[in-house]
Amino acid sequence: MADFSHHFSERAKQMKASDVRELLKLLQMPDMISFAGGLPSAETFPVEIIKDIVKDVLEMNGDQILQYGITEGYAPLRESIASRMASKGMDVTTDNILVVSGSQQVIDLSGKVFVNPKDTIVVSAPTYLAALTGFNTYQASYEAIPIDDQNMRMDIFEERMKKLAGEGNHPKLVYVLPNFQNPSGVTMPTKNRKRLVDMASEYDFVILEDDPYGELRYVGDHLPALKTFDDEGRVIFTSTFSKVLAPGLRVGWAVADPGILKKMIIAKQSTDVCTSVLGQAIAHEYMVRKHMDRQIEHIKKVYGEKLRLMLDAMHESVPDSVRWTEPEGGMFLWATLPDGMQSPDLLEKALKRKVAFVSGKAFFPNPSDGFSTMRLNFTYPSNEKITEGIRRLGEVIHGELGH
Ligand code: PMP
Ligand code: G9A
Repeated sequence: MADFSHHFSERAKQMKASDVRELLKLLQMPDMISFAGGLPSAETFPVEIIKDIVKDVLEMNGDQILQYGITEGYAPLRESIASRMASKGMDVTTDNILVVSGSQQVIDLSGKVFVNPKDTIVVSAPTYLAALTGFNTYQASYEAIPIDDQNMRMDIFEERMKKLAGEGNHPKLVYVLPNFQNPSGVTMPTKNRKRLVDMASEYDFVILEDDPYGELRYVGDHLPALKTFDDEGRVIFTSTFSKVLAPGLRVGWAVADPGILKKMIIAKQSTDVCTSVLGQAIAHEYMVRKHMDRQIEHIKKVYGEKLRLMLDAMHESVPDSVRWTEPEGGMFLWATLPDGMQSPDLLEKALKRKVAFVSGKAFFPNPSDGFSTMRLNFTYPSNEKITEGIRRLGEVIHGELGH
């Protein structure tokens, strides 16, 4: 086989496969218990309802739905998203909405539209792995701000922004996940959200607010999106139907200033022309038929139970020297191992016991960070597998500690 690697672009040379996507291959193994991928539970997919909707939308409107759509998105869906976002306190019209092929695309379009090679993007450390792989494509460099149980450390953020400004470096993009962050599960308090939006104005940057999990709150009250504090159009908010309906639809959206969206729309034209109109029509009809809020309530029950089960199993089976977050929502728990224990080694041993997780190192922009951390997804495995998988993981950790 010929080797074409010398032909690859500098951009392609920087690309690295996502650890999560690689681990997904393990799901093919029938006896594997996977806490790895951020997958919804397939039991929650409303298959019968979607079957009816597909039949109905094709009968009502097949000519339009099987045709190319406009890049901005299927007009009725943009309207239903705009009114849903307005109900969450955002000041929006349909002109602020771009429908995308999953919110991952908003990350990519933001990179395409804002990032020149070597531009600094501010991210929390850890942060969403596929945002790093996405921004790497645009040859970004990173300013990594540590997190605590209140998400990104605002004191360190402010310090670093001052320092960077002093060095003549003015980052234009700050990427945050305020609700139940992937990977750690931690949430940013309201006062930090307001402060971040104020700072965007002071320092002239744009915020990419990635919120796939905001609706999945199992404990406590919803907090306002950064976008609701945004008077200057500096926040690009993105969310998705992937976690509340079905990721196979590949439909998400951005809420942003029309000037920013205009560039993103042009960028999207060369990416995929438009998002699947069939997928958009399904999502729209699902909302019109008022299934969405019921489905969210249902999912919250199922996942809230899974989270409690995982936390109980952790308390029961995992040694006290391991620490972990207790998220109020989302899909992930984040654990920190005792001194000297490395999650890539632990993963190797856990896989032999047929348990998978993601080593935390995948979520840090600096490749030498995160070795003592791990991410555990609690939404995909069945309740029985959660308890059994954590029991096995506990045994592996006890074994490492020589217990
Ligand atoms: N952002 C975050 C934080 C995610 O966890 C995910 C999915 N795991 C996405 C974006 C992408 O989701 P989708 O493209 O399916 O909307
Ligand atoms: O399967 C994917 O790529 C989506 C899940 C992301 C994650 O595990 O963080």
